[in-house]
Amino acid sequence: HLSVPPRLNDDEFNQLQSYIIDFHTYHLTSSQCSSLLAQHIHAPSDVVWLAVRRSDKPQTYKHFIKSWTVDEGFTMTVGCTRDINVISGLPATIITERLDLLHDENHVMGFTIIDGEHRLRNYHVVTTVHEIITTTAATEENARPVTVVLESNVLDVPEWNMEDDTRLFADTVVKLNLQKMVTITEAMAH
Ligand code: A9S
Repeated sequence: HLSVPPRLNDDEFNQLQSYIIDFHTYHLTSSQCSSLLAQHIHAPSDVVWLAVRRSDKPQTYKHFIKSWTVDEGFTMTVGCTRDINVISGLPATIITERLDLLHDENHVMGFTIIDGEHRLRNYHVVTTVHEIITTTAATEENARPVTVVLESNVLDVPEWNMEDDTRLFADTVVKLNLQKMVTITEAMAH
């Protein structure tokens, strides 16, 4: 029941399918929802990966963050946590995130929001970075490498809310963050 995420064509989907099965497929309970978003970036995948894993400076790559703190002697290893203060105007004040997954060779990272004052209960996200060959024009000569970031998440649907509202809110934040990632990494690459 895999469906092609928005913005990927069939050829790109075929190149990425095994990663989608391995890292972005969830078995949902009736009180959870999930989504998968894809973002093209015209920068080398190594540059994009370094930006994705820069957990020490999340406000550089993400919107809505006022400040953040990590424990003394912080190292980016599975199980580490960071606290993030959210800018005002959002239905959240502080969140605590825990790193769940980090594979530097495969460009896979995942974290879960484990605590805080916010509405995205049990938000779990996996981000993977891939270099693929894309054929934007009809001819093979136009085939060129492009980086694709896949970001999937799963979270609880609150009883007082609608699944669509929860999804729309989370997807909007993720899309804005992915666009910021494009701006920053494409500037770094040129
Ligand atoms: O940080 C991410 O990668 C993605 C999301 C959807 C984060 C959402 C958020 O951190 C805010 C941006 C603060 C919005 C949470 C958990 C709740 C919000 O209200």
